[in-house]
Amino acid sequence: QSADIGVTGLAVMGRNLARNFARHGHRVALHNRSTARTSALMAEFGHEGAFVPSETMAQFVASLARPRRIVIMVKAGEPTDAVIDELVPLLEEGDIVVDGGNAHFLDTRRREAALREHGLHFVGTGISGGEEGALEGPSIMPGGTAQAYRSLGPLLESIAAQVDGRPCCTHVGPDGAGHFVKMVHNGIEYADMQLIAEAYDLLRHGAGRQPAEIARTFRTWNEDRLNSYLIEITAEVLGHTDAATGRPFVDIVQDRAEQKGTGRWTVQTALELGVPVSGIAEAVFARSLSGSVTLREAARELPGPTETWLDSAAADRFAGDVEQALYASKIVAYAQGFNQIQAGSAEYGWQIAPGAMASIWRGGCIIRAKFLDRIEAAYQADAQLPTLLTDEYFRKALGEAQSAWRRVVSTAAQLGVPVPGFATALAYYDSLRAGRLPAALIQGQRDFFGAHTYRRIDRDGVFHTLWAGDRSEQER
Ligand code: NBP
Repeated sequence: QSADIGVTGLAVMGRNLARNFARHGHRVALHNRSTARTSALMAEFGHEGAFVPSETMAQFVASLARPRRIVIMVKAGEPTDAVIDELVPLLEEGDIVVDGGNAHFLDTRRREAALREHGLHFVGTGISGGEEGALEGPSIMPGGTAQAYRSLGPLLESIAAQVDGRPCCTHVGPDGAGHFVKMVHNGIEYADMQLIAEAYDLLRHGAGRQPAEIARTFRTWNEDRLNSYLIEITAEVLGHTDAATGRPFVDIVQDRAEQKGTGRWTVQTALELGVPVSGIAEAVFARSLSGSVTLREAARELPGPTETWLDSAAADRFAGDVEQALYASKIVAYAQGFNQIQAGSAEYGWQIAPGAMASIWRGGCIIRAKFLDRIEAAYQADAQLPTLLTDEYFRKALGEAQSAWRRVVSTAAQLGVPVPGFATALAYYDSLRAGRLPAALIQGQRDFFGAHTYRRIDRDGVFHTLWAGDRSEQER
């Protein structure tokens, strides 16, 4: 009997996805470059469902029902191209090749175009949720053609996380759309983590609370509108004690955040598209700064404020303010990420439905959160919403939070606690609100030194002032 779906690349992610397919009643063909991984999977988990292991790629391809549906789950980059090159000569028109790795969306566009030439479907698919998600139900973001999705979608939807009876998987859009959305998802994840880390830092070094106490605060927050996987695990990490030293775990970990590069891709792409994702950018830079050991070492003795703690009554009020500031900043970070999705969609003609993205992030993935329901509702009410900030619910939430948000950012500045995420979110909010921005002055400066011209508020046309001459104005 032929297999319904095949998985090649059986490291942690591929193995767990294969098991997830099998647990949902699908017959799963298995392949890995080195056969040891395939045998290990069969030995350990072969009893979990119907698996068809193969040693060679040719046997693997032959074991699949047509049109073949093959998920590649290998290391992103060259290994993915190597596997595609090996697969393509063995496939037939209409077969579907899925790349579930963390590919750059431009690589996905290139691969999709190349496979289309062979009459094959290439489905670049974002998969979030890590190892556990792959097994228990990830959030799945597939790109590619609608035709490919008709064949593949039901299989993917069956293994995805389910929230309120709906799968966290939908057809995102053509070619690289799925990997693009996964990239922005990861960028938002960076921003969200940075904001939570700043909230912790303020409670620790502003309000003077201990990690175990802050863990309790986060647990309380997790019961309300901030309810999310990231807040939940933050409470766990903060509540954890290092067995070796008896100290809070967070105090024995080196304070240098690492990164694999998807946050950087998000910011690079946003720069190309001209979308201000300042929250994500600050989060990526904050990680880089934390790892700049020599720089930090050299600057350690720079003078700071004399006032460094709040008194206890002020500290209690402050904790409430931090919750508001965190919620408001988080809304801004997500609003920026969704604007990037809309900009990418417009640039590449993908027609991505932003509300549907919020819906498939409600379960399975790292940024799963209660408030994604609100984002979905906002785009359902108005698919063309220019920014989430102006949606009725979010506008009200920001209005209620803004005083506290301003107090938190100014208190942080007074106490010398760095809050790049909170501060940039507030600056973004105020910039969007502003009737006039100092960009007018920048246009003047540009015209002064480079004759770059400017537009007037009262007349159409492009103008230049003769700054070095009699300062008369010319129309260009
Ligand atoms: P790895 O990223 O560690 O890749 C290991 C797999 O790639 C093995 O099956 C290995 O085969 C295969 N491989 C390599 Br390396 N070079 C190859 C080549 N030239 N030809 C054929 N196969 C090759 O595995 P992973 O952590 O399971 O991740 C798989 C993909 O999923 C990656 O793109 C990753 O970015 C993505 N992803 C990971 C997570 C996560 O939480 N880990 C989450 C979401 C997405 P071998 O056994 O023969 O060496």
